[in-house]
This record gives sequence, structure tokens and C-alpha cells, in this order.
Amino acid sequence: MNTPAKLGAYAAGLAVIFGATFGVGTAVGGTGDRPVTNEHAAPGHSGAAHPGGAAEGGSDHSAGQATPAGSASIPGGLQVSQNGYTLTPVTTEVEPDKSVDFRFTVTGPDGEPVTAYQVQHDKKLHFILVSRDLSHFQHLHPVEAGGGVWSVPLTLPGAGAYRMFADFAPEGGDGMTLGADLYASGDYAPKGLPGESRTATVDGYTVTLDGDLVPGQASRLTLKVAKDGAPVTDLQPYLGAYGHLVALRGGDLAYLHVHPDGEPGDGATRPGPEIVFYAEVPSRGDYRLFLDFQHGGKVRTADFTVHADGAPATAGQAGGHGGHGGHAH
Ligand SMILES: [Cu+2]
Repeated sequence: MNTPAKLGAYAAGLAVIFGATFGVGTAVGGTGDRPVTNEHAAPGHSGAAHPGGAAEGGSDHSAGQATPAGSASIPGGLQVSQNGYTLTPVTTEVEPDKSVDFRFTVTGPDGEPVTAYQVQHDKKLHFILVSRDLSHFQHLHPVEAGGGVWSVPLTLPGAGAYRMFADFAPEGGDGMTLGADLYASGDYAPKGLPGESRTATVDGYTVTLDGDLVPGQASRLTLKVAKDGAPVTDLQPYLGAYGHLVALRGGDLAYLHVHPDGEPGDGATRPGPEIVFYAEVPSRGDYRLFLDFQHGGKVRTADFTVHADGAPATAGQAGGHGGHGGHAH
């Protein structure tokens, strides 16, 4: 059961995020992209580029694409355990404002730590840490310390409640994102979710966001990067893409890892100033978006708050869109 899942697996996970649009893009562009790709992981999000899995799971693949909507209706990151895989931090209490060697394992259905992972976007496991109020975000890459133990230098910036996400695909299994809470003791004052914002500034860069999140639909988002007022046209590939976007839902931190439309070296995708994503959010509500991009040898994160509005069937509700910005929760 696991073997054919390898290919369909990740595709199914992606379907939640990218919806039909990504599937189409993959089908159209995947074959052409493959020969150009020189980074081992880039094929991870290009379904057509799983040579091994394709042979075994070809028929399941098509079936998988037709069915994920129902089975994948629970967003990632909400569970500490899913499909027999469990995220186990060695500790959930972390001293604030101090770099610690944070360790965790993922145990498999047999109860043993998982040691074999598929590489996705250059890495076997992506580690996201946010404060539960979504004011703080880190995207890190732990290293394997042996025996299925993951290790990462981690600093929690002050007292409070945090959420860690492990985004991975075990060898032969489905891609998934597990989440667990971490705590840094001390007094703290949670911040309200920032109001809707389409412009973010970081280190002299201004990133603007264009596009709307429509629940249940692959929504095109265009992020445009400028530095000191001039468009940036030489973004650097980071983990096989010009940008990585993580979307987290306000209220429960449902996790959506979104990737760009196109990738470096595909002959069509330019290194800025625009990065295009397709994101499908599962519901109305406020989402925090965190864009990682690399320029001048450094990865920076731009953050936004976007209100997803207007379900396809009841677009009439969208009238309050602008005024909604002021949700003060
Ligand atoms: Cu990552």
C-alpha cells in the first residue's frame, strides 16, 4: 500500500494546497522542466518527475488526483499524530531568548523513529516555528542526529506559546505536516493578529501582494519584490524556487505550504520581481502569509495578513471585504 502511495502521496498532499491549477501546471510543464532541473529535490513537487514511482503507481496517480479533495479535507499541521506517524519533541518547554539544541523524532506506524524520508524541496524535513499569536515565524532545516533524531538550533524569542510544524514525507508514504505546541515560560502579552496588509517591508525590501484568497479555489497570488524602490530582478533560488510561501490560518494555525508557479531553470520563470503562487485555503477567515525569498545571499521573510472571503456559492458576502480589515482578535 505504501509503494504506490509514494507518488500519489505527495500529489495528494499538494492537491490541498495547489488544487487543480497546480495539477495542470505539472502536467503541462513537468516533462519539459525535468531535464533542466539540476537540484535533486526540485522534482519533489513535480509529480511527473518521480521516475521510480511513476512506473509502479501510474494508475494510482490518476486515481489519486481525482480523489484527494474528500480525504484531504483536514488541513495540515493541526495534528500531532496522523496516519500512524507521530511528532515527538524531546521537550516542549524551551528556555526563551537562548539558542538551544532542540530535538525531536517522528515515529512511524511501528512505533519506531522514522529514518527514511523523501527529499522535498531540497530537504528531508522542513521545520516551521511560529508564535501562537502568529507574530513570529522561522523556517529552519534540522539535521539528522542519528537514530531518527532531528536536531536544530532553536531560539524562542521571548516567553509565550509556540507551534512547531514538521513538514515531511516518509519514504514510501504520504507527505504530511504534523504540529506540536512548545512553551517558553515567563510573562508575555500576546499580540492580536495584524490587520490585513498587502505590503510588507523587511531589511529595505518592500514586498507587495496582489490577488485574493478564495476559499476552496486555487487562488493566484502575485508577490512583487522591490529594494529601495527598484524592482528586484535577480532573486536567487532558495530550496529550488524563487520563493516559498507558508500560509497559516488565524485561530487554529492550520498549515498550508504553498510553492510558486514555475521554478528556476524551467525556461519561463524569471528571477523576480514577481513570484506567482497558487494557494487554496480551506475556509474563510484570516490567514498569515510568510514569504521566504533569497537575494544577495540572504534569506528574508515578508509577512502579510490576508482575509479570505467569498465562498464560491455565496459571493454576496464579499461586500465587507475592505472593512473587515479591522478584525481585532
Ligand atoms: Cu524548508
